[in-house]
Amino acid sequence: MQESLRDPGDNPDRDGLLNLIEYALDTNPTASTSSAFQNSLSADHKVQLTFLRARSELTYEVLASSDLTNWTVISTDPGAVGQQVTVTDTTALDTGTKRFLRLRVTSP
Ligand SMILES: [Ca+2]
Ligand SMILES: [Ca+2]
Repeated sequence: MQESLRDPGDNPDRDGLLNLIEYALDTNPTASTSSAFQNSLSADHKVQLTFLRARSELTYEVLASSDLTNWTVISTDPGAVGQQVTVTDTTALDTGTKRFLRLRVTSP
């Protein structure tokens, strides 16, 4: 990898995942990654996000929003390190309600 593209905030493979996220999910930072997250819907109509919690030293937070502006942390460090973890939204999808989940990873 080029020296200039090694920072955690870089994205040399242009797949939408920054190097920090690629590291956090154990995906390849130099190859486009399409399957880093899986989205699904629970039986009671709540959005679910599944990902690999690959690193013990990072903090994983899942945030939820209805408007992409106001975000609420709904889960911090879910599951166990080295496992595929699934986080379920706190609010069900009702008619006219949109819900968005995203992952935030921070290093100490
Ligand atoms: Ca990337
Ligand atoms: Ca990648």
